[in-house]
Amino acid sequence: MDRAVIVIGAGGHARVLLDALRQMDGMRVLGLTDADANRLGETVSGLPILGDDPWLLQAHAPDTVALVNGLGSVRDTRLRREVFELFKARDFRFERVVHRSAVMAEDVRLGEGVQVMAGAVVQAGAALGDNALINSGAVVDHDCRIGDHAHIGPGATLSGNVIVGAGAHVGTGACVIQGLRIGKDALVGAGAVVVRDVPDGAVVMGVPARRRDL
Ligand code: JB3
Repeated sequence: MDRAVIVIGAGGHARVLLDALRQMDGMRVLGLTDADANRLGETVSGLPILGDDPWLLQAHAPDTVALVNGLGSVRDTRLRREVFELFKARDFRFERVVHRSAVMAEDVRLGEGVQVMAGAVVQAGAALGDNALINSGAVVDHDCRIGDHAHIGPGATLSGNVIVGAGAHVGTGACVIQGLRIGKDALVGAGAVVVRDVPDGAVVMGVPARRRDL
C-alpha cells in the first residue's frame, strides 16, 4: 500500500524532492506546507500547498502521514534542523528520499529522513546521519561519516574517511581531502579546497581554504 507523505516547505528544494518522490515506489504525496500564509492553495509541481506547519500538527496524527523535509540550506542548516526536531518531538516520522540516479554502495548506513539527490555517489562504508542532505552530484567517498542535519552541497566532493559534524554545511563544489574532520555547524564556502581540519562552528573559504569571519 502507498504511504501518504507531506513535504514541509514549498521552495526550490521541495520541487527537487517532489521530482525524486514521483520516481520512487510506494509514495503518495498529499501536498506541501509553507510558512507563507499567502501561498495557501497554490500548487507546486501540480501538488497543493495545504497549510502551514501548525495546521499540519493539528490536522494529522503522526501515524497517518510521513513527512519529507523540503527545507534546504544556504550557509546555515538551522531551519532545516529545527523543522526536523519540531516534528520528531511530536512523534512524526521522516521518509528517506534517494533519487533513482544516485549511486549508493550496498553497505551505506542511512539515518531517518536522509536525502540523496540526483547523481550523487555514496561509497562503501559511508554513514549518513538523520536529516542529512547529500545534494545533486555530490560525492561522499568510502567510510565518510556525515552528521545529523549536515548538508553536502551540489557537486561537493568528500574524499575517503572524512567526518562531517552535525549541522555542517559544505558549499557547492567544495572539495575535502582524505581523512579530515569538518566540525559541527561549520561552513565550508562554495568551491573551497579543504586541506586541514575545520573546527566546530568555523567558516572556511578559498583555495586552500582559510578561516574567515562572516
Ligand atoms: O542549491 C540547491 C540545489 N538548492 C538550494 C537548497 C539546498 O536550499 C536552493 O537553491 C535554496 O537555496 C534552498 O532551498 P529552499 O530551502 O527550498 O529555499 P527557498 O527556495 O527559498 O524556499 C524556502 C520555502 O520554505 C519558502 O517558500 C518559505 O516560505 C518556506 N519556509 C520557510 N520556513 C517554511 C519554513 N515552510 C515551512 N513549512 N516551515 C518553515 O518553518
